[in-house]
Amino acid sequence: MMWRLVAVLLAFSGLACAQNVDPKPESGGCPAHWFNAESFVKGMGCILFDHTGSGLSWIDAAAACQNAHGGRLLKIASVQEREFLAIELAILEANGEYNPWWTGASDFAHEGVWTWPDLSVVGDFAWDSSSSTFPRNDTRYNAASTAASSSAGLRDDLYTGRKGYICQKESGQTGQSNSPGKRV
Ligand SMILES: [Ca+2]
Repeated sequence: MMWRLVAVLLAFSGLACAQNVDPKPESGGCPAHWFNAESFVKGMGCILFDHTGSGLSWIDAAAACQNAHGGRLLKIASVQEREFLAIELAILEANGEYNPWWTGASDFAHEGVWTWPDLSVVGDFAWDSSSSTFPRNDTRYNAASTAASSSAGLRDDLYTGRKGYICQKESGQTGQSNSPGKRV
């Protein structure tokens, strides 16, 4: 019930689905264009969904999060965060954003050992278990995307694939987004 209420609030607020919005002043500790997830799930901070053009490879997306946006690719730290993200992705899909999104999970350092950008280990709860077994732990698949169709569960994928991406930073952290892109 609580999450349904959150979804309704997000849908009507326009914060999660407005595209090419005008710059807004910082609110709730998040820069303009960033969504204040912290107000819904403590510790989740500020989130930016960016899907510019045909998308970016995982490596380019990681660089864009750091260099253009002053954050890093998303970490899904808990079941609660995954549930919240699933609602967000469903809203985006309802507004035409069907593509999967890069997260920060990768196993570049050690095949089969999945970690987030802060080097913490990816929890089992984060993986998509609905249609197949993920991660597939294949040397070809070294980065993980998420999507509404997997209820925000992770799927390991070709890192060269071009996708939208989700950046994250702590709320209250300063720093501007320098690339306008397409924010949702
Ligand atoms: Ca792999």
